[in-house]
Amino acid sequence: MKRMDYINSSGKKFSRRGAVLIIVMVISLCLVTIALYFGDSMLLEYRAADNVVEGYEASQAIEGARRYIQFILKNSEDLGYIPDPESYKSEKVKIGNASFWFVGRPGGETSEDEKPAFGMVCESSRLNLNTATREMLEGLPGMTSTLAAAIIDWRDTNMELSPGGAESQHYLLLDNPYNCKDGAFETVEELRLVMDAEWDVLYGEDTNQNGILDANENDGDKSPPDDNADGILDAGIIEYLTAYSREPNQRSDGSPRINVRTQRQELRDLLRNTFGEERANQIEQATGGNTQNVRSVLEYYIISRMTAAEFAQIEDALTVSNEQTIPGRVNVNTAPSEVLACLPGMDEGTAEKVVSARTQKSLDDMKSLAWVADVLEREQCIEAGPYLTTRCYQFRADISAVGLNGRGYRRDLLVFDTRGGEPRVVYRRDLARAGWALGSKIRKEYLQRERKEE
Ligand SMILES: [Ca+2]
Ligand SMILES: [Ca+2]
Ligand SMILES: [Ca+2]
Ligand SMILES: [Ca+2]
Repeated sequence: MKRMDYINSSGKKFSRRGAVLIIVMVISLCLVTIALYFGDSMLLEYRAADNVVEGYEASQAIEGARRYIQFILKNSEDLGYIPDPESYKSEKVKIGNASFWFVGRPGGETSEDEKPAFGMVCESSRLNLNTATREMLEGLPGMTSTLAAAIIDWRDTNMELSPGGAESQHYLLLDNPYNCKDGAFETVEELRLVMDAEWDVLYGEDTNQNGILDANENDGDKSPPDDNADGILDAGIIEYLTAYSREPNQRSDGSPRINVRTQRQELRDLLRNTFGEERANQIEQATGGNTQNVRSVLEYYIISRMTAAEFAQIEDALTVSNEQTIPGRVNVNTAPSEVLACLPGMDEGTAEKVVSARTQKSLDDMKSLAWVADVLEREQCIEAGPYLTTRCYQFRADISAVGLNGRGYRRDLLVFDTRGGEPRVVYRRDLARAGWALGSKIRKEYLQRERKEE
């Protein structure tokens, strides 16, 4: 058969075999490209699938951590007090391939650079949005007086405007109008709806909400947030607020307390049965029988001139209120000085004094409020008394978790209420988007390990 020749545009001949070769080469090149492309995308898929798996591992670790906390709280020997941080694990707790941490707050002692404190946190170490007065709210760092007024208007059931505050008239004029709530705060995030609650007032420099100064929170405007690079964490008001703190107004065994203002006979019997006739008489003489106006059990302790050890024996049996629950008292054992400084009778100086005094005390020493009377002046104590407690029934667990090799980061903030025995989750929020909360040291460890493995 005659060999067929082709003539191209320049008139040169080339063979059909040559053309086939070029076509085959082009097709091969295409196939190789496609193979490479799919290979690469499969690798990405594989990695992504890995990340998904690690994310699941981390999520499951958070569920495990939730049950772990419920177990700790349920079996705590001291219901109504913060569990001893030594009695449970809170840092890099392994579950299968995953690990979890409870991101806590240092509570007085300064924490290492860029390493968060770990453990559960008392909700009563914060000011309660539903009970704090305007003056108390105004004491918080970064709080504006208009926001404090607007918070009062948001929660009070009337529609009368506080000076500088905001009721429905204000909110109904917004682009997306809504009514003022005129009811209690159910979450702290609800503040986003309140007039003047700007993002930087709420969250301050602590954008990842871990209570420590991360590198990006101390480099000015080089990376978000736009901080002041002064080496100090200027936290937002969210750090100091809660909507959950409340205590049952019964003795630890569930039996009713004695109201020192009104139940004189019951009080006398309690004193006699606990301390004997003679000592009971001395205590009664010290108060002059004038207990009907005391504003707190701490004030009763001060005027009764009992010893701290005596007071500790009967404190749980005493109250000044007939309510079933007492909301919003601040835990003097765990609250940061910024919160304590907001309370009546206290200021920055006295708050610092309390915080430094408690670092010397054991958890057992601090179960009774008596220790506060050794630190504060008599009048300061009497002023602050109605707002102080040593108890805690609601706990926050800020659970961060990672899967294998530190991948698949997840983070959930949970609040547990232990009243009634069975710890219940009363609040849950995904905080993963706030960013890595475990500090640069732990992150570096994971990155190094990952590089080694590659
Ligand atoms: Ca109102
Ligand atoms: Ca931070
Ligand atoms: Ca920054
Ligand atoms: Ca700062």
